[in-house]
Amino acid sequence: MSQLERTFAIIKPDAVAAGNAGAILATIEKSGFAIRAMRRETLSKAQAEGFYAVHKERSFFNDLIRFMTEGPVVLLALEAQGAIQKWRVLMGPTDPAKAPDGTIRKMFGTNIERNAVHGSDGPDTAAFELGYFFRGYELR
Ligand code: FUP
Repeated sequence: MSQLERTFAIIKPDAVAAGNAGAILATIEKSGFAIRAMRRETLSKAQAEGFYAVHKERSFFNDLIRFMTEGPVVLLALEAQGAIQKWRVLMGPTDPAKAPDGTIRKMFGTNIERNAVHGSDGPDTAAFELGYFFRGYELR
């Protein structure tokens, strides 16, 4: 039996700009997640660089930062039994072209960079990412 846990998600600038934030939020709730915290904002370069610091040596880093700061995102704390893995499955793989039907990246992603949503990939990452964008009192 998996534990009640929290994960961190982002509705990325491509999906917000396309007007898909509402449909993605509806999919999240229909899939059994509770939205425990939510905020819309446009990330600064420094915020995005700190968030993606693990990728800073990768060839796609500068493009990724430019994309993630091009417009508003929706930051989310999601709660469910086994939320971390459950959200990874609902998102689908990084490349929307490889994503199964019914996944958010299949429905709303464009390519490996403009892939609509982010999700923490494990418990340590979830703890770091939730704490990076939300204050303790917002997660009570
Ligand atoms: P994911 O956990 O599925 O979001 O994927 P990664 O952590 O591997 O990558 C983080 C983000 O970097 C992706 F969401 C999009 C971007 N990326 C690229 O732009 N090009 C790549 O080849 C790989 C990742």
